[in-house]
Amino acid sequence: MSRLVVVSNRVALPAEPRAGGLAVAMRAAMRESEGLWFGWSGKRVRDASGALHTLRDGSLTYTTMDLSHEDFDHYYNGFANRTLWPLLHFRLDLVDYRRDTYEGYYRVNALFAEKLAPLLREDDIIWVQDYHLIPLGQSLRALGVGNRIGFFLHVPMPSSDLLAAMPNHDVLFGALSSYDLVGFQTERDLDRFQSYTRLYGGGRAFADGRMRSADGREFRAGAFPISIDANLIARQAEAAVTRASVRRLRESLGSRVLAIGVDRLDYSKGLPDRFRAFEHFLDRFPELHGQMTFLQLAPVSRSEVPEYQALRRELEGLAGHINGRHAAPDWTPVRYVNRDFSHGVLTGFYRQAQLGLVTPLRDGMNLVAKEFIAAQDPHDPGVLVLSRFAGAAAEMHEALIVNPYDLDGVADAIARAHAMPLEERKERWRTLFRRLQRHDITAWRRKFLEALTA
Ligand code: ADQ
Repeated sequence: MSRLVVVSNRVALPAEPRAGGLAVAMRAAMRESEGLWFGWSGKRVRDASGALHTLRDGSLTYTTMDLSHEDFDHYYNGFANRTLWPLLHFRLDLVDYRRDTYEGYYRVNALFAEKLAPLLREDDIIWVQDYHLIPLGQSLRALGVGNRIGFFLHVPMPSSDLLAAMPNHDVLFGALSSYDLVGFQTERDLDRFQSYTRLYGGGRAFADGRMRSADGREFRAGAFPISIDANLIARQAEAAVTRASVRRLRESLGSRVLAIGVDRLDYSKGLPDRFRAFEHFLDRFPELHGQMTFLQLAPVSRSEVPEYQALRRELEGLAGHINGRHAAPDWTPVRYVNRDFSHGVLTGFYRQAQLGLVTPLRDGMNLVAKEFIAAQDPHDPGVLVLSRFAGAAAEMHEALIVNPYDLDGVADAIARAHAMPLEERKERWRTLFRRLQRHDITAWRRKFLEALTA
């Protein structure tokens, strides 16, 4: 059996305490035969980029690479997170395009290729992850790598006219044709990529998933919605009820209903709009005051990027404003927490909640929506309020689907979820959970790798 080589910006080393579902899935895939996981070491060094570190764990090898401060700033803080991230989340207003960070991004991708190529064996299958590494396939091909290479985009693919606003968009997105298979989260993302290729890339898309680039390279593209280990999360959540932090949360609520939001502190997640929608809910349903607590967990992310610092200030202001207007001596409507929790504890928090608020303005998939469902108590499940702009909405019709820009609509959904009879909650939850069991993270990676090796 061929070895699987996974390449991603960050590598979850075996001892990492907070390795998420994706890390677990990747490890399982690499263990099925033999595996190599290659990526940035997490270290920024004063001297030149490129020093490698290797760690072995059974049949799995982890090789990571240091980056210089300048390379990291250009590639990660710069082009990946200030140009591509907003662009791919439909936020042209936040796109900051600079030639030096664009060049730094290419330089680091070329370095990834240069360091990875000598480690490759002839029959390795290579799987590149996400928007940090779009041109990596092309850089590997330039070094003569003829292996099967797949690429998966975890974030959305926006409409062609948005993509076309970025200088050099044709160079960057045209580079996707160097892969044998390009995977997207949903059919809509795939569709938008196909129309981009037709309208701006000079290429063609055929009905069977085959595509042809302007220079005649044949490749394939498909939709592979990512998922979670639904059964594992269900077990974790059930076991978590006895954990001290979960018990303390339950006791602190008294008889109140809990609404929960869990997101990286990121403008794509629509947190200010969610806070405002919750305020609309409080304004419009005064009879429910004191009956619901909204807990938002939002660990700080990308704190070196100015847009993220501004968002943090905005949310602190909003939480203070809502609580100032509505709190009572014995009730704080919004609890806003910037901390990370272990996954086990998090699943226990989900299970305590009668409402899950997942209202991103754009999201490739959104695994929190899926985790919330998997963590529910089958005898008394909570209700998911889900943005139609999360990739997950394409598979989760039984959630209460909302438009996150429509604050009154979200407020209505919160009230509806609060009042939903047990039978209806159970019915919706059962269908959602069964679907998650069928389309879990193992099914996701198998489907992608089968398509790549077919
Ligand atoms: P993210 O934007 O990070 O992922 P998401 O899919 O919701 O978004 O995954 C977040 C993960 O972090 C979840 O597993 C969640 O449990 C965890 N998490 C969040 N807050 C936490 C906290 N306070 N403590 C501990 N864990 C926390 C990107 C894309 C998504 C896509 C995924 C996977 O932006 O659209 O779904 O990749 O492809």
